[in-house]
Amino acid sequence: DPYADDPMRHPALKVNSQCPFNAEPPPELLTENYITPNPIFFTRNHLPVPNLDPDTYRLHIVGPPGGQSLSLSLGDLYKFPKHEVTVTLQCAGNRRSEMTRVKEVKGLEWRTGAISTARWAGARLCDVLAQAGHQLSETEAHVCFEGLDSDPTGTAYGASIPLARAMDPEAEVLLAYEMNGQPLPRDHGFPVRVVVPGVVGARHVKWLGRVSVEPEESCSHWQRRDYKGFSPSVDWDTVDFDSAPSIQELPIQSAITEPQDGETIEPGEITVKGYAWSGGGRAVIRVDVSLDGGLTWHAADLDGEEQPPRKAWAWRLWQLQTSVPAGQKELNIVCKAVDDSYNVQPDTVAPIWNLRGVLSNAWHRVHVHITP
Ligand code: MTE
Ligand code: MO
Repeated sequence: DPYADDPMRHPALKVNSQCPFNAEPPPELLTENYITPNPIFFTRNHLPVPNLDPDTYRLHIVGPPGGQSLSLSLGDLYKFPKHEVTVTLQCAGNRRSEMTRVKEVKGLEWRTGAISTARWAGARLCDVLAQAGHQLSETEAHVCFEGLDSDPTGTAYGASIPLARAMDPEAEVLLAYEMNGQPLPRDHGFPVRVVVPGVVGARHVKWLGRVSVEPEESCSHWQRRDYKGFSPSVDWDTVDFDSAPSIQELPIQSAITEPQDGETIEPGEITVKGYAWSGGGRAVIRVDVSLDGGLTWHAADLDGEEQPPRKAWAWRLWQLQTSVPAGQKELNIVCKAVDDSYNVQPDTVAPIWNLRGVLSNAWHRVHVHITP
């Protein structure tokens, strides 16, 4: 059993698949803290978790022609300036279960919890690439990452990002060795993973083994044949993965974590809580909440840190305290967020349905009953 050596996990996690391990924190725990505690940070593994020895671990950085390839130990990586950044990581499949309700899709049934936030620390990728002699000369180039996890045929997890993002110090792409002040937990990439602020989780390659600069995107299945969006009319007979760009930055997203769908609540005061986040460093500027299915709206209070313009890498938690109109038997609670480019979420799921169930960011809806 290749999964026999997987690490222990926190019992509060809601497991979507045991082997490989995929799990999300329950909504009420997810927004209890701005920084998600490591043990309940959502986990998305495609393969068994490798058990890597930090003493013999080496990160291979392929140099440019005429440059120098590097084989970095953890100690070598610690010698680069240590950079810290708070980043929200979201899987492209977050909220997929809502797409499944429209029509069947292929993928794990994530609810609203395939998203979490941590304070990451490590070396900046741009510093390491520069040491190997890489420059931002080729504009069409890509930085390819390979994990040390692999399937029975020996194929490793892989992904890539554009070289321009990798080389931009302001993009703060990290080769992270710390998560919330601790060494990375095994499930989250021990000893080193990539963190790409503002970009879909799939590019944050864990258990990083190899970095290279290539004229094309990573040839990995997960770069070329997955994590792409399509029209609702495209099915598995007609899909042409080469016709769509790989997902990098994610669209504006928000969800309600309290109360939960189907709950029965007391009349009187109600507190609605949730999260909101947008890709590409775009800041959340507003979250609108409705108790009547979208007829009337309240502006929620945004908690969490204000972030620099164009570098809003982390989510905002939000809440709305209001009173339930007297005589109500039920509420249709809805939330929708707006980012600083005034991007908004679509109101329903059907028009954004796609066969892989990615990019599910319609208004989040929760139906609750009120005790008479
Ligand atoms: N890296 C490797 N090596 N193997 C993987 O399976 N999964 C990716 C990414 N990096 C993956 C990986 C996906 S799809 C996501 S959403 C994130 O890791 C999840 O990171 P987490 O498990 O730390 O939350
Ligand atoms: Mo993912």
